[in-house]
Amino acid sequence: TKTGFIFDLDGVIVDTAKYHYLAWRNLAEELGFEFTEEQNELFKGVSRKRCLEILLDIGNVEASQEDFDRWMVEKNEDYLRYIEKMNASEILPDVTRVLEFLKERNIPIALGSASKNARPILEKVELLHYFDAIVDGNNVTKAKPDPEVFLIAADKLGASPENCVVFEDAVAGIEAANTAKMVSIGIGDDKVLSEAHHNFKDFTEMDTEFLEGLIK
Ligand code: B16
Ligand code: MG
Repeated sequence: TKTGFIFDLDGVIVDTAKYHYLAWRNLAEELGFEFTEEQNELFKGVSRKRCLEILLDIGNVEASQEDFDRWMVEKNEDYLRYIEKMNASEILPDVTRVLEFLKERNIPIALGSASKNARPILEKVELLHYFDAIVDGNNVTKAKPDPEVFLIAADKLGASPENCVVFEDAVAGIEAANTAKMVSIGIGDDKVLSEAHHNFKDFTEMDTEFLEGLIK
């Protein structure tokens, strides 16, 4: 049997959630209401389109299709300005150590992200070469918590879902991994990610012994 490892991007590899937040907050401000960091929690792992729907609900804003499409573009252009300057210093602690550990053992690695900007971000932080497959918002039709993104990733790695391990920071992502019958590992607050099979605050707490135990 072959084990496959699947990483979420935002909140697991890099902390882009803060840039998504700033871009959504700017749009909310332009539309005349406040968008808090707490409300931003609901946006984690959720597609751009769904995020805008939730944002407009929060602000009680009516939008024509034209408005909606324009704001989608505007938010993304703003977000792209924030991530333009990203570099390897923004990789979250010990992510590279775990990727190296897997590479040394020839374990296939995939990205499973809701973001349509995943590839340029991996390029900017110089991690693209670790990934054998990239499945992102451009490849999927159903957003997390639907397991589609992770099932496509497993398929691309040539690993069966039961032999895949998923690292996720979002409730919707843990649910997606569990539905796919994969081993789910929550990265972040264990109270929020209580459905995960294993929980870690971040990768610095994950030792070699634990990683070895995941490989079949
Ligand atoms: P984009 P992940 C998700 O990425 C983010 O968590 C979520 O906040 C964002 O709205 C979504 O990507 C779409 O991103 O606007 O760049 O296409 O956590 O699944 O890596
Ligand atoms: Mg995430």
